[in-house]
Amino acid sequence: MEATEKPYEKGVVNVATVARFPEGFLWGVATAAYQIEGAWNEDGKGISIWDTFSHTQGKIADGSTGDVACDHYHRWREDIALMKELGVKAYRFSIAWTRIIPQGAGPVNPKGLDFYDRLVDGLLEAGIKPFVTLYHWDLPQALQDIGGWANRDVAYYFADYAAVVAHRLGDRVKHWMTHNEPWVVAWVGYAWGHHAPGIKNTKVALQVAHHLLLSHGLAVEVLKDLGDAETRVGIVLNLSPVHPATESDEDKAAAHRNDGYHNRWFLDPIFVGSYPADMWEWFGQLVPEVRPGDMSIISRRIDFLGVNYYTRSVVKHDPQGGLLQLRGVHVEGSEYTEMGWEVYPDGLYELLVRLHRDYKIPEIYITENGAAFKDEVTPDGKVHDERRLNYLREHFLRAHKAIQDGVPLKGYFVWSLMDNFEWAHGYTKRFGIVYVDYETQKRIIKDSGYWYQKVIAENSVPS
Ligand code: JSK
Repeated sequence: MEATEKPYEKGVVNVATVARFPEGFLWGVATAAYQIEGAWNEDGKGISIWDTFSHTQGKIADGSTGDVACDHYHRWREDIALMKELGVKAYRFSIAWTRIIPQGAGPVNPKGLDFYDRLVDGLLEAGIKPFVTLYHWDLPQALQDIGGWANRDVAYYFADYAAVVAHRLGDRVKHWMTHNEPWVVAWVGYAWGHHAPGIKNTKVALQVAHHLLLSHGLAVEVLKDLGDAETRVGIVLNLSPVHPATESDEDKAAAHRNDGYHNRWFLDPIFVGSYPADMWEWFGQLVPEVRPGDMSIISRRIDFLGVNYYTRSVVKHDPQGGLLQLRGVHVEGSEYTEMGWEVYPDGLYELLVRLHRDYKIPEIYITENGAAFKDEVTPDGKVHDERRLNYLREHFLRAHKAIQDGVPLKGYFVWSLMDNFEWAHGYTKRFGIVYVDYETQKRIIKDSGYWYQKVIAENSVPS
């Protein structure tokens, strides 16, 4: 076409540009077992650390538990139908270790395997690809009783559990994620104690992070060995670009430290085979015990990285700011979600391009992205969640831009399919594109859900 021809001026094409995604781009939704399933003590399930934690007075903001949650354990057929209506191509969910091996190690519970077997068959029947996370924070309590992830043996028990699941589902499940957000498990669970198991010990947290990484590597071996040519194995990290509050050298160094303990502490071992030297030095006596051979297990080649992106961090040097000597700052004029997280779509583009540039990552999926806002059902029976819709659109557009710039992004899972138990916040934060009335367990597709349905059907985002 000649440069002078402007077909849009003749009404030949729409003036509005449309971000079209590659053929076969995998649009999906994500959940996790403890956040939706309920049925906490049914069909032989063992007790997990989140059962214990949520049953402990004062740990969860609204005093709630995951005992019932979205009752997905009984309503999974309805939830698959919901996903089919939305038109999603893939569903990321997690398996509760305690349903499969109630005591963490030892006897297998056949009813637990049966549940996920039926779920997987139901998904495939609906034309939805299952993406399975093996560990989404619900460690068997019996393993916590021997120290939890602070105990190196637990890494080996995790690999055994992975083998049991892969043996039963591996003929139909081709996409596996070992861990979800090991940074949150280690720091929020073992250093700050806001999450289960509620431990506050930084040295233990760093040893936990190492054992999580080790268990990842061990499970990768198991999953690849038991898999076939189609089997793809990865891990999910929560990553955030970190920006200095000012251009001062001190703030820039603080930003680099935050990036070091949050992003590089996990990316480098997995993709480079070593911990970042600057952070190793910074942590001093707190560094974990690493045995010979560990780093090559951890850095065994994986097929994809799952990226959970919600926000960026903006930080300032602060001598009173604990171990890392920094603190986060509020950005004047920015929009914040109900989680107190800044809405910053450009960070997704920045992150994806950086991952592609700095690490040799064959394929990337956004395994979580979404936002908590105050939702209400209006008298028309609908949920007009315009802010969530805008949040998703802006982030989809940055993902599209990253693809155009060569990032091998293969799919995008919205967090979450439906409102659910948001950990220490209980049911007070709603992330769903489907509203859940917890009194009646009625599901209502929000405006953002109907909009996503259209995006998926057209494989493009109207800008
Ligand atoms: C959302 C991050 C997995 C899926 C979603 C939680 C998270 C978090 C939650 C940090 C955090 C707590 C709290 C303590 C105190 C500050 C889930 N992703 N999600 N992603 N990340 N203390 N400072 N020193 O529900 O299950 O920390 O912060």
